[in-house]
Amino acid sequence: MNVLQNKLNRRRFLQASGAAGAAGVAGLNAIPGISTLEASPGTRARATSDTVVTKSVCQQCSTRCGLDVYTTNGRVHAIYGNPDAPLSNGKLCPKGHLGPYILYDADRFKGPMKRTNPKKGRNEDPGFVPISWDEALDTVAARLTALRERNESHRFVVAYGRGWGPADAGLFGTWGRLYGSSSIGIGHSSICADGSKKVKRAMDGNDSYNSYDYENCNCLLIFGAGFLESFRPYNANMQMWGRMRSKGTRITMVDVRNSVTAAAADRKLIVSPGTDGAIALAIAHVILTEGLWDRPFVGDFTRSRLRFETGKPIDPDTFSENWVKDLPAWWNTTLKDATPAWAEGITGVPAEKIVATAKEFGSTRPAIAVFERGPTAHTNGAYNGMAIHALNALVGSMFAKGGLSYQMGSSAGSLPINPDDYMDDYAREMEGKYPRIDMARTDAWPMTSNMIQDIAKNHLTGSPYKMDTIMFYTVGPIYSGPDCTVWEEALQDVFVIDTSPSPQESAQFADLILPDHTYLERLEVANTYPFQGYPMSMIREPAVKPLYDTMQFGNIMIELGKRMPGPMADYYQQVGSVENVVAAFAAGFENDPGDNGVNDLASFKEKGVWYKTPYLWRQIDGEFYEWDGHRYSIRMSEDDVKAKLLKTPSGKFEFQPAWFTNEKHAAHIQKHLGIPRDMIGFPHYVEPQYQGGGDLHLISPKLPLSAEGRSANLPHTHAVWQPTQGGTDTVYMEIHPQAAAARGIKDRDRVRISSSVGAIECFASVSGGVPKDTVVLPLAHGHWGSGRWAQNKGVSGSVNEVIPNVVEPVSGLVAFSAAKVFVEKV
Ligand SMILES: Nc1nc2c(c(=O)[nH]1)N[C@H]1C(S)=C(S)[C@@H](COP(=O)(O)OP(=O)(O)OC[C@H]3O[C@@H](n4cnc5c(=O)[nH]c(N)nc54)[C@H](O)[C@@H]3O)O[C@H]1N2
Ligand SMILES: Nc1nc2c(c(=O)[nH]1)N[C@H]1C(S)=C(S)[C@@H](COP(=O)(O)OP(=O)(O)OC[C@H]3O[C@@H](n4cnc5c(=O)[nH]c(N)nc54)[C@H](O)[C@@H]3O)O[C@H]1N2
Ligand code: SF4
Ligand SMILES: [Mo]
Repeated sequence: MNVLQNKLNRRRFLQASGAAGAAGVAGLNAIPGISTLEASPGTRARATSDTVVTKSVCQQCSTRCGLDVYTTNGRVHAIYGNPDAPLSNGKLCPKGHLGPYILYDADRFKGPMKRTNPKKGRNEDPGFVPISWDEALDTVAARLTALRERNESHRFVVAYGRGWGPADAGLFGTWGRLYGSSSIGIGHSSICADGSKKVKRAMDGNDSYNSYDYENCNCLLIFGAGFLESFRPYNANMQMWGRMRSKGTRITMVDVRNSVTAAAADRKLIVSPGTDGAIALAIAHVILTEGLWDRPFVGDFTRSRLRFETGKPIDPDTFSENWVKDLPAWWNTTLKDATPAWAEGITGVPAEKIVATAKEFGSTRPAIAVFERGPTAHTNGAYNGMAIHALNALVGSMFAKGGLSYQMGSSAGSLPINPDDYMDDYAREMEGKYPRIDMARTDAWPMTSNMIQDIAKNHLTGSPYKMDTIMFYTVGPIYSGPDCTVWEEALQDVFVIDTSPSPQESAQFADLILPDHTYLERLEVANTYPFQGYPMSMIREPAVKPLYDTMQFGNIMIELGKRMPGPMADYYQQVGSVENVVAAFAAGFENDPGDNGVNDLASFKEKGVWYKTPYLWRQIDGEFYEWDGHRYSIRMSEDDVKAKLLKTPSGKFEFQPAWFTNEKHAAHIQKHLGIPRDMIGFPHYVEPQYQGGGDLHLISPKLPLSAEGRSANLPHTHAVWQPTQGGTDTVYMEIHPQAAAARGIKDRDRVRISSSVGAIECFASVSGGVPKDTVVLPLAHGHWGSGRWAQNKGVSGSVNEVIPNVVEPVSGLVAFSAAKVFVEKV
């Protein structure tokens, strides 16, 4: 679409046409070392009558904001939020605008390459030489075919992180089945945020993140989610924060440091790392003893004079439950003694503050308790999470207005090709024959989805087997996974294929580089990250032709499929290319047009997004209703609620989840956490097990400007890196003045952080923002294999070099925040 035909307001035209752009460039020139950007043609183009606006989706976090990408004479020069996309709502977070730096990154790989230096190491030059795509794909296909001929196809592994949908990560399942490997598509969710999902899987039957109705919420209790720094959907969170502040929503932040969110909240509770469960249990105790629970959702005593009294069990027969299960047993085994004074002893938070928080949370409706990696990235993370999520049931917020729901699926379509018709005998024989290399979903880790952090370790021990070949797609566990140097050892004798568009640590160990397009060059589709629950899908259209000889990852998988033997090749001939996958996706909208009129591929590309409001179900005063086209009026049966909303075996919110108490899972939990059998299901306080042997807790959160491990080579992020850390161009390890003095450390000193698994160096910032027993070094910098801007930023290695590989055993989530380290002046 031509920019001048597009409804373009004057302010935005001025911004895009350079009035603001010129100021931006001048600003950058003022920062030493960044002036070379001015020479980047991408940042200098001006909007003219030739400017084209393309709809796309941001890639710098998982939020999936809709983008308007401005391209003039073939150059992208500006990115804004797509005003038609409800999630971005025309706005972006500070990272969203930085796409041109990724597209025009001078360090990008220019085409496929092969390694010529057989030695692998941080300081080994891989000796990459360019090859053609045919040679690259034929090399991989020959290798994989040979593996298959040796009955060893299970030794081909694909690990991935940020996937989008059917045109990329969605291809893995079928690819693995047809080829004969259960390890194609091992996701990064166990280093990401599986903790919260598994808690929800257990208690309400949805293995998913929530959608939250912040706009209508009057009380928000956040446990260790970086609402204003990272928690998804970040851009929408910031917009919702503004609305919540304007209308007076009460906000409490539970954190282990004075984070940006804690500083901006009405109340902050600073807890000892991993002890959140005790706070949540005490809040539940107060809600029950004060009689503040939501009777329509939860139920009530059968006789009016009965009540919950501290220390006293109740007779289960005297309490009639509505949409919850096992509240009396939970009270009797746990909650009756979980007083605020007890929680103070564990968490360090004064009992009065816990009581005030509980009374506010219990008496202000609607209220939401949010939690993410803070409380869950600990050995006891599932139990912390269960105690927190239970609060949402106690105050009746499940599926209520101003409460929380789950994301609905979209009407997008798929290609009408059945992979079952293309399985050869070999593929059938291999199905289920070998466990995945990471052992997720096996008896070793029966409740997990992924265990990506164990791939390297398992390869080194040869158990369950050794890898032959690994391919990385948008994941870099050599930087982002725990005890990450193990990967450097493991990848020595593995054939490594890296698909990153630009240098990264795993590429340093690669035998082949098959560079992907950057996201601004790709055609891709995705469904929304949980937002407000109603279905939504988006499209990423190329804003420019590929700058270099790269290939979109989805097409790499499809082209490799075509080169495989037997019916597998026929299947991928049928699939053809990502264009077909995208067309089939959009065809699903023909019978179900979106609210914005999108009903085919052309209108999808024009608007960038398909969505349909409203969310179809709602709980009102303990009854569930379905939308009739005008209002929530169709009463839902218990079976309907169980099928669509509360998907547990009981169809209720389970305080003693059956998913925990079944024989296999109970034995697993008992083995790893030492919990007595009769307590396994109940949310109760389980002590965190700290790791690494040091005397200071190490917390490594994500910052607003850091896009996981992907933002290191964007110079602009270094200029505005982290105001609370007080610096540009590096991040600092925050340490309390007393802890610093005890170690002879002064502000800006060089320090060494060490644990049982490694050591790194960085600079210290002496700050009262952290407790005496805790240091904070964000996940940022310390890259040794990325581009020129990422090098030498003051941190000598990834913070994950000192974080041991220990997990929360239910979800398999790495207990990143359980690390304890030593800190000394260098
Ligand atoms: N800017 C930015 N945003 C992102 C991303 C990004 O890379 N950059 N990544 C996205 C992804 S993939 C994810 S999974 C989400 C993650 O979203 P979050 O889980 O919100 O992200 P983290 O940065 O891990 O934040 C963890 C918070 O928990 C706190 N914390 C640590 N230990 C404890 C504890 O024991 N108790 C409590 N109460 N708090 C604790 C930390 O101080 C920090 O404030 O963010 C997404 N959004
Ligand atoms: N200590 C600590 N560790 C953490 C976290 C933390 O808060 N603290 N956060 C954790 C979380 S929540 C997550 S989600 C993980 C994230 O960790 P990962 O899933 O490993 O993601 P990234 O670090 O962003 O690495 C992605 C890699 O993909 C490559 N890449 C970038 N763009 C593209 C592309 O367009 N195509 C292809 N093919 N490749 C691309 C880049 O080279 C990059 O190295 O880290 C986890 N690790
Ligand atoms: S919130 Fe995430 S997806 Fe949205 S603009 Fe920021 S980085 Fe991009
Ligand atoms: Mo994540």
